[in-house]
Amino acid sequence: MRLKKVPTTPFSDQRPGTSGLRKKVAVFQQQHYVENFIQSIFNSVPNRDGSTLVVGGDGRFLNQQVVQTTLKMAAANGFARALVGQWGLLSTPAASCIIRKHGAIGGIVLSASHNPGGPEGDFGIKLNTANGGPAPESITSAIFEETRNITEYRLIDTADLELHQTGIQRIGDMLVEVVDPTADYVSLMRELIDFSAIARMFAGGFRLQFDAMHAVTGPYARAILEGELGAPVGTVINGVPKADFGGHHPDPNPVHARALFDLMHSANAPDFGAASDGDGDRNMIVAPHLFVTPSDSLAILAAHAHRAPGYAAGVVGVARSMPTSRAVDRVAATLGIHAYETPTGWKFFGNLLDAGLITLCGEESAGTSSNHVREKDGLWAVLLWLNILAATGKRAQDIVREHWAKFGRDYYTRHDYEEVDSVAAERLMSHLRDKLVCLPGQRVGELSVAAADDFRYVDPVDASMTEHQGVRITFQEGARVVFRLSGTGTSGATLRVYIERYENDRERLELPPADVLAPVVDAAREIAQIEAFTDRNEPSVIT
Ligand code: VG1
Ligand code: CO
Repeated sequence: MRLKKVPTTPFSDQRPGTSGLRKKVAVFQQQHYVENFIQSIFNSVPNRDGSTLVVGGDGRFLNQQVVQTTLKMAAANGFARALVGQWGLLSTPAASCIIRKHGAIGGIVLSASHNPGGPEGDFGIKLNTANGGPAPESITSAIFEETRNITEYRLIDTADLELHQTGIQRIGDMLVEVVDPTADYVSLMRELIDFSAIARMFAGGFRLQFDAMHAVTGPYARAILEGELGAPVGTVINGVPKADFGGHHPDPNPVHARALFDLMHSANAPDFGAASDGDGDRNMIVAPHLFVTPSDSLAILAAHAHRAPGYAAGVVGVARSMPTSRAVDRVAATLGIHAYETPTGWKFFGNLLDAGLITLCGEESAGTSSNHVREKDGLWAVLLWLNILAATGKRAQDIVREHWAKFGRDYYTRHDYEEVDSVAAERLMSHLRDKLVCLPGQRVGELSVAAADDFRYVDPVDASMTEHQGVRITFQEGARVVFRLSGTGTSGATLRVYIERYENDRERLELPPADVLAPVVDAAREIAQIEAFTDRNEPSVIT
Protein backbone atom coordinates (compact mmCIF):
# COMPACT_ATOMS: atom_id res chain seq x y z
CA MET A 1 0.00 0.00 0.00
CA ARG A 2 1.66 3.24 -1.05
CA LEU A 3 0.78 6.79 -2.03
CA LYS A 4 1.14 7.33 -5.77
CA LYS A 5 1.28 10.68 -7.51
CA VAL A 6 0.40 10.13 -11.14
CA PRO A 7 1.25 12.79 -13.73
CA THR A 8 -1.65 13.59 -16.04
CA THR A 9 -2.80 16.11 -18.65
CA PRO A 10 -6.18 17.91 -18.77
CA PHE A 11 -9.23 16.90 -20.79
CA SER A 12 -11.07 19.85 -22.28
CA ASP A 13 -14.59 18.44 -21.91
CA GLN A 14 -15.06 18.03 -18.15
CA ARG A 15 -17.54 20.86 -17.57
CA PRO A 16 -20.31 19.68 -15.24
CA GLY A 17 -23.84 20.17 -16.62
CA THR A 18 -27.29 20.37 -15.00
CA SER A 19 -26.40 17.43 -12.77
CA GLY A 20 -22.69 16.65 -12.68
CA LEU A 21 -20.43 15.34 -15.44
CA ARG A 22 -22.37 13.03 -17.73
CA LYS A 23 -20.86 11.30 -20.77
CA LYS A 24 -20.85 8.06 -22.72
CA VAL A 25 -19.19 5.19 -20.85
CA ALA A 26 -16.45 5.08 -23.51
CA VAL A 27 -15.47 8.66 -22.67
CA PHE A 28 -15.05 7.76 -19.00
CA GLN A 29 -13.00 4.72 -20.02
CA GLN A 30 -10.20 6.87 -21.42
CA GLN A 31 -7.05 6.58 -19.37
CA HIS A 32 -7.02 9.05 -16.41
CA TYR A 33 -10.44 10.49 -17.34
CA VAL A 34 -12.19 9.46 -14.12
CA GLU A 35 -9.10 10.18 -11.98
CA ASN A 36 -8.69 13.67 -13.44
CA PHE A 37 -12.27 14.58 -12.63
CA ILE A 38 -12.26 13.11 -9.12
CA GLN A 39 -8.95 14.84 -8.30
CA SER A 40 -10.39 18.11 -9.63
CA ILE A 41 -13.37 17.67 -7.32
CA PHE A 42 -11.09 17.01 -4.35
CA ASN A 43 -8.92 20.01 -5.24
CA SER A 44 -11.99 22.20 -5.04
CA VAL A 45 -13.00 20.93 -1.57
CA PRO A 46 -11.08 22.97 1.01
CA ASN A 47 -10.81 21.59 4.56
CA ARG A 48 -11.11 18.00 3.40
CA ASP A 49 -8.32 16.90 5.74
CA GLY A 50 -9.80 14.70 8.43
CA SER A 51 -13.33 14.90 7.02
CA THR A 52 -15.89 12.28 6.00
CA LEU A 53 -16.86 11.54 2.39
CA VAL A 54 -19.93 9.59 1.23
CA VAL A 55 -19.54 7.42 -1.88
CA GLY A 56 -22.05 5.40 -3.87
CA GLY A 57 -23.93 5.16 -7.11
CA ASP A 58 -26.90 3.80 -8.98
CA GLY A 59 -25.27 0.47 -9.87
CA ARG A 60 -24.82 1.10 -13.56
CA PHE A 61 -21.89 -0.20 -15.61
CA LEU A 62 -18.56 1.23 -14.24
CA ASN A 63 -20.19 1.95 -10.84
CA GLN A 64 -18.15 -0.58 -8.84
CA GLN A 65 -14.90 0.28 -10.57
CA VAL A 66 -15.26 4.03 -10.05
CA VAL A 67 -16.30 3.53 -6.41
CA GLN A 68 -13.00 1.67 -5.87
CA THR A 69 -11.00 4.41 -7.62
CA THR A 70 -12.77 7.14 -5.65
CA LEU A 71 -12.03 5.43 -2.32
CA LYS A 72 -8.34 4.93 -3.15
CA MET A 73 -8.06 8.56 -4.23
CA ALA A 74 -9.98 9.83 -1.19
CA ALA A 75 -7.52 8.02 1.08
CA ALA A 76 -4.64 9.74 -0.70
CA ASN A 77 -6.32 13.14 -0.43
CA GLY A 78 -6.63 13.46 3.32
CA PHE A 79 -10.15 12.20 4.05
CA ALA A 80 -10.35 10.43 7.42
CA ARG A 81 -13.44 8.38 6.74
CA ALA A 82 -15.53 7.21 3.80
CA LEU A 83 -19.06 5.91 4.07
CA VAL A 84 -19.87 3.72 1.10
CA GLY A 85 -23.07 1.88 0.27
CA GLN A 86 -22.91 -1.91 0.27
CA TRP A 87 -22.23 -3.18 -3.30
CA GLY A 88 -21.28 0.44 -4.08
CA LEU A 89 -24.99 1.35 -4.19
CA LEU A 90 -26.61 4.53 -2.92
CA SER A 91 -29.62 6.26 -4.39
CA THR A 92 -29.20 10.00 -4.85
CA PRO A 93 -31.68 10.87 -2.04
CA ALA A 94 -30.12 8.29 0.29
CA ALA A 95 -26.65 9.76 -0.36
CA SER A 96 -28.07 13.17 0.52
CA CYS A 97 -29.60 11.75 3.70
CA ILE A 98 -26.36 10.01 4.76
CA ILE A 99 -24.22 13.11 4.13
CA ARG A 100 -26.51 15.15 6.38
CA LYS A 101 -26.93 12.56 9.09
CA HIS A 102 -23.23 11.75 9.47
CA GLY A 103 -21.84 15.26 9.11
CA ALA A 104 -19.91 14.42 5.94
CA ILE A 105 -18.17 17.18 4.06
CA GLY A 106 -19.86 15.91 0.93
CA GLY A 107 -20.43 12.95 -1.33
CA ILE A 108 -19.54 11.58 -4.72
CA VAL A 109 -22.58 10.09 -6.40
CA LEU A 110 -22.06 8.00 -9.51
CA SER A 111 -25.02 8.18 -11.83
CA ALA A 112 -26.28 9.33 -15.18
CA SER A 113 -29.77 9.23 -13.68
CA HIS A 114 -32.45 8.24 -16.20
CA ASN A 115 -30.01 7.85 -19.11
CA PRO A 116 -29.46 4.26 -20.31
CA GLY A 117 -26.62 2.26 -18.74
CA GLY A 118 -24.44 -0.66 -19.80
CA PRO A 119 -21.18 -0.43 -21.76
CA GLU A 120 -22.88 1.46 -24.61
CA GLY A 121 -24.80 3.74 -22.28
CA ASP A 122 -23.96 6.73 -20.13
CA PHE A 123 -22.08 7.26 -16.88
CA GLY A 124 -21.84 10.26 -14.61
CA ILE A 125 -20.12 11.69 -11.55
CA LYS A 126 -21.63 14.35 -9.32
CA LEU A 127 -20.50 16.11 -6.18
CA ASN A 128 -22.82 16.87 -3.31
CA THR A 129 -21.80 19.30 -0.60
CA ALA A 130 -22.12 19.22 3.20
CA ASN A 131 -25.82 20.22 3.13
CA GLY A 132 -26.45 17.04 1.11
CA GLY A 133 -27.29 18.94 -2.07
CA PRO A 134 -25.74 19.13 -5.53
CA ALA A 135 -22.72 21.42 -5.64
CA PRO A 136 -23.82 24.94 -6.60
CA GLU A 137 -22.62 26.71 -9.74
CA SER A 138 -19.74 28.45 -7.93
CA ILE A 139 -18.26 25.05 -7.03
CA THR A 140 -18.96 23.30 -10.34
CA SER A 141 -17.23 26.19 -12.13
CA ALA A 142 -14.25 25.85 -9.79
CA ILE A 143 -14.11 22.10 -10.53
CA PHE A 144 -14.15 22.83 -14.25
CA GLU A 145 -11.22 25.25 -13.80
CA GLU A 146 -9.32 22.53 -11.93
CA THR A 147 -9.93 20.04 -14.76
CA ARG A 148 -8.34 22.48 -17.20
CA ASN A 149 -5.16 22.84 -15.18
CA ILE A 150 -4.66 19.46 -13.58
CA THR A 151 -1.11 18.03 -13.67
CA GLU A 152 -1.31 15.07 -11.30
CA TYR A 153 -3.66 12.97 -9.24
CA ARG A 154 -3.05 11.03 -6.05
CA LEU A 155 -4.17 7.59 -5.04
CA ILE A 156 -3.22 4.82 -2.65
CA ASP A 157 -2.03 1.85 -4.64
CA THR A 158 -3.77 -1.08 -3.00
CA ALA A 159 -6.09 -4.02 -3.65
CA ASP A 160 -9.81 -3.38 -4.19
CA LEU A 161 -12.01 -3.14 -1.11
CA GLU A 162 -14.61 -5.75 -0.26
CA LEU A 163 -17.91 -3.95 -0.79
CA HIS A 164 -20.27 -6.90 -0.46
CA GLN A 165 -20.35 -6.94 3.32
CA THR A 166 -21.11 -4.14 5.73
CA GLY A 167 -18.36 -3.31 8.20
CA ILE A 168 -15.18 -1.32 8.64
CA GLN A 169 -12.04 -1.58 6.53
CA ARG A 170 -9.07 0.69 6.08
CA ILE A 171 -7.05 2.16 3.22
CA GLY A 172 -3.92 3.88 4.51
CA ASP A 173 -5.13 6.21 7.27
CA MET A 174 -8.71 6.32 6.01
CA LEU A 175 -11.50 4.23 7.51
CA VAL A 176 -13.93 2.81 4.99
CA GLU A 177 -17.33 2.00 6.43
CA VAL A 178 -19.49 -0.14 4.16
CA VAL A 179 -23.09 0.68 5.18
CA ASP A 180 -26.50 -0.76 4.40
CA PRO A 181 -27.62 1.64 1.66
CA THR A 182 -31.23 1.66 2.88
CA ALA A 183 -30.99 1.88 6.70
CA ASP A 184 -30.66 5.64 7.31
CA TYR A 185 -33.11 6.41 4.53
CA VAL A 186 -35.75 4.07 5.91
CA SER A 187 -35.47 5.66 9.38
CA LEU A 188 -35.87 9.11 7.91
CA MET A 189 -39.02 8.06 6.01
CA ARG A 190 -40.41 6.55 9.21
CA GLU A 191 -40.13 9.98 10.89
CA LEU A 192 -41.86 11.86 8.09
CA ILE A 193 -44.56 9.50 6.92
CA ASP A 194 -47.36 7.77 8.82
CA PHE A 195 -46.24 4.19 8.21
CA SER A 196 -49.00 2.64 10.32
CA ALA A 197 -51.77 4.40 8.41
CA ILE A 198 -50.33 3.17 5.11
CA ALA A 199 -49.81 -0.34 6.51
CA ARG A 200 -53.50 -0.42 7.50
CA MET A 201 -54.43 0.63 3.99
CA PHE A 202 -52.39 -2.23 2.51
CA ALA A 203 -53.86 -4.63 5.04
CA GLY A 204 -57.29 -3.52 3.81
CA GLY A 205 -56.46 -4.69 0.29
CA PHE A 206 -55.07 -1.51 -1.29
CA ARG A 207 -53.09 -2.42 -4.40
CA LEU A 208 -49.92 -0.64 -5.57
CA GLN A 209 -47.59 -1.38 -8.46
CA PHE A 210 -44.14 0.18 -8.10
CA ASP A 211 -41.77 -0.14 -11.06
CA ALA A 212 -38.14 0.23 -9.93
CA MET A 213 -37.02 -0.11 -13.56
CA HIS A 214 -34.08 -2.38 -12.63
CA ALA A 215 -32.44 0.64 -11.07
CA VAL A 216 -31.26 1.64 -7.61
CA THR A 217 -34.67 2.17 -5.96
CA GLY A 218 -35.46 -1.55 -5.98
CA PRO A 219 -33.86 -2.35 -2.59
CA TYR A 220 -35.33 0.80 -1.00
CA ALA A 221 -38.82 0.19 -2.33
CA ARG A 222 -38.77 -3.44 -1.27
CA ALA A 223 -37.50 -2.59 2.22
CA ILE A 224 -40.17 0.03 2.78
CA LEU A 225 -43.21 -1.02 0.75
CA GLU A 226 -43.01 -4.79 1.06
CA GLY A 227 -41.04 -4.80 4.33
CA GLU A 228 -42.16 -1.97 6.64
CA LEU A 229 -45.58 -1.37 5.14
CA GLY A 230 -46.57 -4.97 4.48
CA ALA A 231 -47.54 -4.58 0.83
CA PRO A 232 -47.70 -7.98 -0.88
CA VAL A 233 -44.50 -9.34 -2.39
CA GLY A 234 -44.62 -8.45 -6.08
CA THR A 235 -45.79 -4.89 -5.37
CA VAL A 236 -42.30 -3.82 -6.47
CA ILE A 237 -41.47 -4.96 -9.98
CA ASN A 238 -38.07 -4.86 -11.71
CA GLY A 239 -36.65 -4.54 -8.20
CA VAL A 240 -33.14 -5.87 -8.76
CA PRO A 241 -30.63 -3.20 -9.87
CA LYS A 242 -28.83 -4.14 -13.09
CA ALA A 243 -25.74 -2.62 -14.68
CA ASP A 244 -27.71 -2.00 -17.89
CA PHE A 245 -31.17 -1.47 -16.31
CA GLY A 246 -32.37 -4.46 -18.29
CA GLY A 247 -31.55 -2.62 -21.51
CA HIS A 248 -34.10 0.17 -20.89
CA HIS A 249 -34.04 3.88 -20.16
CA PRO A 250 -34.73 3.97 -16.43
CA ASP A 251 -36.83 7.06 -17.02
CA PRO A 252 -40.18 7.10 -15.22
CA ASN A 253 -42.48 8.63 -17.81
CA PRO A 254 -45.35 7.33 -19.96
CA VAL A 255 -42.91 6.48 -22.78
CA HIS A 256 -40.21 4.55 -20.91
CA ALA A 257 -42.39 3.13 -18.13
CA ARG A 258 -44.91 2.02 -20.74
CA ALA A 259 -45.84 -1.30 -19.14
CA LEU A 260 -46.86 0.36 -15.88
CA PHE A 261 -48.65 3.13 -17.74
CA ASP A 262 -50.63 0.57 -19.76
CA LEU A 263 -51.46 -1.49 -16.66
CA MET A 264 -52.84 1.64 -14.97
CA HIS A 265 -55.04 2.24 -17.99
CA SER A 266 -56.30 -1.35 -18.13
CA ALA A 267 -59.35 -3.02 -16.60
CA ASN A 268 -57.04 -4.63 -14.03
CA ALA A 269 -55.49 -1.35 -12.83
CA PRO A 270 -54.40 -1.40 -9.19
CA ASP A 271 -55.25 1.56 -6.92
CA PHE A 272 -51.99 3.36 -7.52
CA GLY A 273 -49.00 3.13 -9.86
CA ALA A 274 -45.54 4.61 -9.41
CA ALA A 275 -42.05 4.33 -10.87
CA SER A 276 -38.64 5.82 -10.22
CA ASP A 277 -35.48 6.46 -12.23
CA GLY A 278 -31.89 5.19 -12.39
CA ASP A 279 -30.65 6.94 -9.25
CA GLY A 280 -33.98 7.07 -7.42
CA ASP A 281 -34.57 10.80 -7.41
CA ARG A 282 -37.41 10.94 -9.94
CA ASN A 283 -40.93 9.58 -9.68
CA MET A 284 -43.91 8.92 -11.89
CA ILE A 285 -47.39 8.85 -10.41
CA VAL A 286 -50.33 7.22 -12.20
CA ALA A 287 -53.82 6.90 -10.76
CA PRO A 288 -56.14 4.36 -12.37
CA HIS A 289 -56.85 5.67 -15.88
CA LEU A 290 -55.31 9.00 -14.98
CA PHE A 291 -51.68 10.04 -15.42
CA VAL A 292 -50.64 12.70 -12.93
CA THR A 293 -48.22 15.19 -14.46
CA PRO A 294 -45.21 15.89 -12.23
CA SER A 295 -46.24 19.55 -12.08
CA ASP A 296 -49.71 18.58 -10.83
CA SER A 297 -48.19 16.10 -8.41
CA LEU A 298 -46.08 18.86 -6.84
CA ALA A 299 -49.15 21.07 -6.48
CA ILE A 300 -51.24 18.28 -4.98
CA LEU A 301 -48.52 17.31 -2.51
CA ALA A 302 -48.17 20.95 -1.46
CA ALA A 303 -51.92 21.19 -0.88
CA HIS A 304 -52.06 18.01 1.22
CA ALA A 305 -48.60 17.68 2.82
CA HIS A 306 -49.88 18.72 6.27
CA ARG A 307 -51.63 15.32 6.48
CA ALA A 308 -48.24 13.60 6.94
CA PRO A 309 -46.53 13.77 10.36
CA GLY A 310 -43.35 15.35 8.95
CA TYR A 311 -45.32 18.31 7.58
CA ALA A 312 -48.05 18.68 10.19
CA ALA A 313 -46.87 22.20 10.93
CA GLY A 314 -47.64 23.19 7.34
CA VAL A 315 -45.63 24.30 4.37
CA VAL A 316 -43.68 27.58 4.74
CA GLY A 317 -43.04 28.14 1.05
CA VAL A 318 -42.68 26.24 -2.22
CA ALA A 319 -40.43 26.41 -5.26
CA ARG A 320 -40.56 25.08 -8.78
CA SER A 321 -38.16 25.19 -11.68
CA MET A 322 -39.16 27.77 -14.25
CA PRO A 323 -40.42 25.29 -16.91
CA THR A 324 -42.58 23.48 -14.32
CA SER A 325 -46.24 24.40 -14.68
CA ARG A 326 -47.69 27.11 -12.50
CA ALA A 327 -50.08 24.73 -10.74
CA VAL A 328 -48.14 24.91 -7.46
CA ASP A 329 -48.23 28.72 -7.55
CA ARG A 330 -52.02 28.54 -7.32
CA VAL A 331 -51.79 26.39 -4.20
CA ALA A 332 -49.23 28.75 -2.68
CA ALA A 333 -51.51 31.72 -3.32
CA THR A 334 -54.35 29.96 -1.49
CA LEU A 335 -52.08 29.03 1.42
CA GLY A 336 -50.72 32.57 1.55
CA ILE A 337 -47.12 31.41 1.12
CA HIS A 338 -44.40 32.36 -1.35
CA ALA A 339 -43.74 30.37 -4.54
CA TYR A 340 -40.19 30.72 -5.86
CA GLU A 341 -39.23 30.14 -9.49
CA THR A 342 -35.72 28.78 -10.08
CA PRO A 343 -33.64 27.63 -13.06
CA THR A 344 -33.74 23.95 -14.04
CA GLY A 345 -31.64 21.66 -11.80
CA TRP A 346 -31.90 20.74 -8.14
CA LYS A 347 -28.87 22.79 -7.11
CA PHE A 348 -30.94 25.96 -7.26
CA PHE A 349 -33.29 24.81 -4.48
CA GLY A 350 -30.43 24.33 -1.98
CA ASN A 351 -30.18 27.89 -0.69
CA LEU A 352 -33.96 28.24 -0.36
CA LEU A 353 -34.15 25.00 1.64
CA ASP A 354 -31.12 25.83 3.81
CA ALA A 355 -32.54 29.28 4.59
CA GLY A 356 -35.87 27.75 5.61
CA LEU A 357 -37.77 29.67 2.92
CA ILE A 358 -39.42 26.60 1.42
CA THR A 359 -40.64 23.19 2.57
CA LEU A 360 -41.47 21.56 -0.77
CA CYS A 361 -40.07 21.94 -4.26
CA GLY A 362 -40.15 20.22 -7.61
CA GLU A 363 -39.54 20.08 -11.31
CA GLU A 364 -41.64 19.11 -14.31
CA SER A 365 -39.11 16.37 -15.04
CA ALA A 366 -40.60 14.13 -12.35
CA GLY A 367 -38.58 15.49 -9.44
CA THR A 368 -40.27 16.33 -6.15
CA SER A 369 -38.88 16.63 -2.67
CA SER A 370 -38.86 18.55 0.59
CA ASN A 371 -36.50 19.92 3.20
CA HIS A 372 -35.80 16.38 4.53
CA VAL A 373 -32.86 16.02 2.12
CA ARG A 374 -31.27 18.29 -0.48
CA GLU A 375 -32.07 16.18 -3.53
CA LYS A 376 -35.22 15.20 -5.26
CA ASP A 377 -36.59 12.00 -3.84
CA GLY A 378 -38.69 9.61 -5.89
CA LEU A 379 -39.74 7.11 -3.23
CA TRP A 380 -40.49 9.90 -0.73
CA ALA A 381 -42.99 11.40 -3.20
CA VAL A 382 -44.70 8.02 -3.55
CA LEU A 383 -44.85 7.59 0.24
CA LEU A 384 -46.29 11.07 0.74
CA TRP A 385 -48.96 10.28 -1.85
CA LEU A 386 -49.76 7.02 -0.04
CA ASN A 387 -49.91 8.91 3.27
CA ILE A 388 -52.39 11.36 1.75
CA LEU A 389 -54.55 8.54 0.39
CA ALA A 390 -54.48 6.78 3.76
CA ALA A 391 -55.26 9.97 5.70
CA THR A 392 -58.13 11.09 3.46
CA GLY A 393 -59.48 7.66 2.58
CA LYS A 394 -59.90 8.99 -0.96
CA ARG A 395 -58.96 7.41 -4.26
CA ALA A 396 -55.98 8.97 -6.06
CA GLN A 397 -58.06 9.86 -9.10
CA ASP A 398 -60.56 11.71 -6.89
CA ILE A 399 -57.79 13.66 -5.16
CA VAL A 400 -56.61 14.84 -8.59
CA ARG A 401 -60.09 15.73 -9.85
CA GLU A 402 -60.96 17.60 -6.68
CA HIS A 403 -57.70 19.51 -7.05
CA TRP A 404 -58.61 20.59 -10.59
CA ALA A 405 -62.11 21.54 -9.50
CA LYS A 406 -60.70 23.78 -6.81
CA PHE A 407 -57.65 25.30 -8.54
CA GLY A 408 -58.27 24.76 -12.25
CA ARG A 409 -56.08 22.55 -14.41
CA ASP A 410 -52.70 23.31 -15.96
CA TYR A 411 -52.63 21.08 -19.03
CA TYR A 412 -49.00 20.25 -19.66
CA THR A 413 -46.71 18.47 -22.11
CA ARG A 414 -43.02 18.48 -22.97
CA HIS A 415 -41.62 17.93 -26.45
CA ASP A 416 -37.97 16.86 -26.65
CA TYR A 417 -35.99 17.03 -29.88
CA GLU A 418 -33.02 14.78 -29.12
CA GLU A 419 -29.63 14.54 -30.80
CA VAL A 420 -30.13 17.70 -32.77
CA ASP A 421 -27.03 19.19 -34.36
CA SER A 422 -25.51 21.41 -31.63
CA VAL A 423 -24.83 24.34 -33.90
CA ALA A 424 -28.39 24.26 -35.26
CA ALA A 425 -29.78 24.16 -31.72
CA GLU A 426 -27.69 27.15 -30.65
CA ARG A 427 -28.86 29.03 -33.75
CA LEU A 428 -32.48 28.30 -32.93
CA MET A 429 -32.01 29.65 -29.41
CA SER A 430 -30.24 32.80 -30.52
CA HIS A 431 -32.85 33.43 -33.17
CA LEU A 432 -35.46 33.19 -30.43
CA ARG A 433 -33.53 35.52 -28.14
CA ASP A 434 -33.16 38.05 -30.94
CA LYS A 435 -36.89 38.26 -31.51
CA LEU A 436 -37.95 38.44 -27.85
CA VAL A 437 -38.46 42.19 -27.78
CA CYS A 438 -40.81 42.26 -30.75
CA LEU A 439 -42.94 39.27 -29.71
CA PRO A 440 -45.31 40.87 -27.16
CA GLY A 441 -48.55 41.89 -28.82
CA GLN A 442 -48.02 39.57 -31.80
CA ARG A 443 -50.73 37.17 -32.87
CA VAL A 444 -49.50 33.60 -33.53
CA GLY A 445 -52.24 31.33 -34.86
CA GLU A 446 -55.04 31.43 -32.28
CA LEU A 447 -52.91 33.00 -29.57
CA SER A 448 -51.58 36.45 -28.64
CA VAL A 449 -48.19 36.86 -27.00
CA ALA A 450 -48.42 38.65 -23.66
CA ALA A 451 -44.76 38.60 -22.60
CA ALA A 452 -41.44 37.09 -23.64
CA ASP A 453 -38.06 36.96 -21.93
CA ASP A 454 -34.89 34.96 -21.34
CA PHE A 455 -35.12 33.71 -17.75
CA ARG A 456 -32.59 35.17 -15.35
CA TYR A 457 -32.45 34.06 -11.73
CA VAL A 458 -31.20 36.10 -8.84
CA ASP A 459 -30.85 33.87 -5.79
CA PRO A 460 -32.77 35.54 -2.95
CA VAL A 461 -30.31 34.18 -0.37
CA ASP A 462 -26.85 34.93 -1.77
CA ALA A 463 -27.81 37.25 -4.66
CA SER A 464 -25.87 35.11 -7.15
CA MET A 465 -27.13 35.61 -10.68
CA THR A 466 -27.69 32.92 -13.30
CA GLU A 467 -28.57 34.04 -16.80
CA HIS A 468 -29.93 32.54 -20.03
CA GLN A 469 -31.94 29.84 -18.30
CA GLY A 470 -34.54 29.45 -21.01
CA VAL A 471 -36.80 31.53 -23.21
CA ARG A 472 -40.33 31.84 -21.88
CA ILE A 473 -43.29 33.15 -23.76
CA THR A 474 -46.66 33.68 -22.16
CA PHE A 475 -49.88 34.16 -24.08
CA GLN A 476 -52.99 36.13 -23.20
CA GLU A 477 -55.04 32.92 -23.38
CA GLY A 478 -53.44 31.44 -20.22
CA ALA A 479 -50.86 29.47 -22.18
CA ARG A 480 -47.09 29.42 -21.87
CA VAL A 481 -44.18 27.97 -23.85
CA VAL A 482 -40.60 27.58 -22.62
CA PHE A 483 -37.59 26.70 -24.76
CA ARG A 484 -34.23 25.56 -23.42
CA LEU A 485 -31.38 23.25 -24.27
CA SER A 486 -30.74 20.27 -22.04
CA GLY A 487 -27.67 20.23 -19.83
CA THR A 488 -27.64 16.45 -19.30
CA GLY A 489 -27.53 15.03 -22.83
CA THR A 490 -24.48 13.11 -24.01
CA SER A 491 -24.70 13.40 -27.78
CA GLY A 492 -25.58 16.47 -29.82
CA ALA A 493 -28.09 18.87 -28.31
CA THR A 494 -31.57 18.24 -26.92
CA LEU A 495 -34.11 20.99 -27.41
CA ARG A 496 -36.80 20.92 -24.76
CA VAL A 497 -40.09 22.67 -25.47
CA TYR A 498 -42.40 22.94 -22.46
CA ILE A 499 -46.02 23.62 -23.28
CA GLU A 500 -48.88 24.42 -20.91
CA ARG A 501 -52.32 25.96 -20.81
CA TYR A 502 -54.52 26.81 -17.89
CA GLU A 503 -58.25 26.01 -17.87
CA ASN A 504 -60.66 26.69 -15.03
CA ASP A 505 -63.95 26.25 -16.86
CA ARG A 506 -65.62 23.28 -15.13
CA GLU A 507 -66.64 21.89 -18.52
CA ARG A 508 -63.05 21.90 -19.75
CA LEU A 509 -61.20 20.02 -17.00
CA GLU A 510 -61.23 16.54 -18.55
CA LEU A 511 -60.29 17.10 -22.16
CA PRO A 512 -57.50 15.21 -23.96
CA PRO A 513 -54.34 17.23 -23.17
CA ALA A 514 -53.11 16.97 -26.76
CA ASP A 515 -56.29 18.69 -28.03
CA VAL A 516 -56.16 21.50 -25.49
CA LEU A 517 -52.47 22.07 -26.16
CA ALA A 518 -52.49 21.75 -29.97
CA PRO A 519 -52.74 25.51 -30.68
CA VAL A 520 -49.91 26.15 -28.20
CA VAL A 521 -47.75 23.48 -29.83
CA ASP A 522 -48.38 25.09 -33.22
CA ALA A 523 -47.46 28.51 -31.87
CA ALA A 524 -44.24 27.13 -30.35
CA ARG A 525 -43.21 25.55 -33.64
CA GLU A 526 -43.92 28.70 -35.56
CA ILE A 527 -42.21 31.12 -33.18
CA ALA A 528 -39.05 29.03 -32.84
CA GLN A 529 -39.02 27.85 -36.48
CA ILE A 530 -38.21 24.41 -35.15
CA GLU A 531 -38.42 22.58 -38.45
CA ALA A 532 -36.41 25.16 -40.35
CA PHE A 533 -33.57 25.07 -37.82
CA THR A 534 -33.49 21.40 -36.86
CA ASP A 535 -34.93 19.66 -39.91
CA ARG A 536 -37.30 17.80 -37.59
CA ASN A 537 -41.02 17.91 -38.06
CA GLU A 538 -41.79 15.84 -34.95
CA PRO A 539 -40.25 15.68 -31.48
CA SER A 540 -38.32 12.51 -30.53
CA VAL A 541 -40.16 12.12 -27.23
CA ILE A 542 -43.42 13.58 -25.99
CA THR A 543 -44.08 13.32 -22.25
C1 VG1 B 1 -32.89 17.32 -16.72
C2 VG1 B 1 -34.20 17.87 -16.20
C3 VG1 B 1 -33.98 18.62 -14.90
C4 VG1 B 1 -33.28 17.68 -13.89
C5 VG1 B 1 -32.01 17.13 -14.51
C6 VG1 B 1 -31.34 16.11 -13.60
O1 VG1 B 1 -32.00 18.39 -17.01
O2 VG1 B 1 -34.79 18.72 -17.15
O3 VG1 B 1 -35.20 19.07 -14.41
O4 VG1 B 1 -32.97 18.38 -12.71
O5 VG1 B 1 -32.29 16.48 -15.74
O6 VG1 B 1 -32.23 15.10 -13.26
P1 VG1 B 1 -31.79 18.94 -18.51
O7 VG1 B 1 -30.73 20.00 -18.39
O8 VG1 B 1 -31.40 17.78 -19.36
O9 VG1 B 1 -33.12 19.48 -18.95
V1 VG1 B 1 -31.66 13.55 -12.94
O10 VG1 B 1 -32.89 12.67 -12.28
O11 VG1 B 1 -31.27 13.21 -14.60
O12 VG1 B 1 -30.28 13.72 -12.03
CO1 CO C 1 -32.27 10.95 -11.49
